[in-house]
Amino acid sequence: MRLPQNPPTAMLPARSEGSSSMSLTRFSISLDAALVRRFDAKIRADRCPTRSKAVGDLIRACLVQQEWQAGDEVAGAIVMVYDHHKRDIVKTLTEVQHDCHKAIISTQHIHLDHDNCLEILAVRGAPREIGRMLTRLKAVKGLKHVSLAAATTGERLS
Ligand code: NI
Repeated sequence: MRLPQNPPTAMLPARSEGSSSMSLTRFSISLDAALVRRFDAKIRADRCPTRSKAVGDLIRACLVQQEWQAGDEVAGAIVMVYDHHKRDIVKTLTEVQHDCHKAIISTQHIHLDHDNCLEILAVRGAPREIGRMLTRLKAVKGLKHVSLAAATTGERLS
């Protein structure tokens, strides 16, 4: 009796998933067993439904990082916290934002309490332009916090 042949391990035929046009490729990788055990434990702790999703998330994070390094158009958010009573801080922050208005697509200002403001700048553009704005904002005296969520336009990711 002839046994059925194994399917090729490198790649299975592409197939459609629901209404999405995404095609799937299956591949196998060899890793250190202890490394995989730790990774699986992390996946469980994060309540990630499958190892495939966890690996896909890692690959996308790596590709987003590459978009920033390569100078592609990117998107993200700059988050700031400051005391609006501090001398000239509102004026200075406004000046920087006007200078960089092309990279800012939206702003949100939340009065956290009597003194503190949370400001979120949604940004989109060249990484270098966004980086320059971040450098200028970080240099503003009196800011309690500045951070960048370096995200993506999503156009080159699936
Ligand atoms: Ni405020």
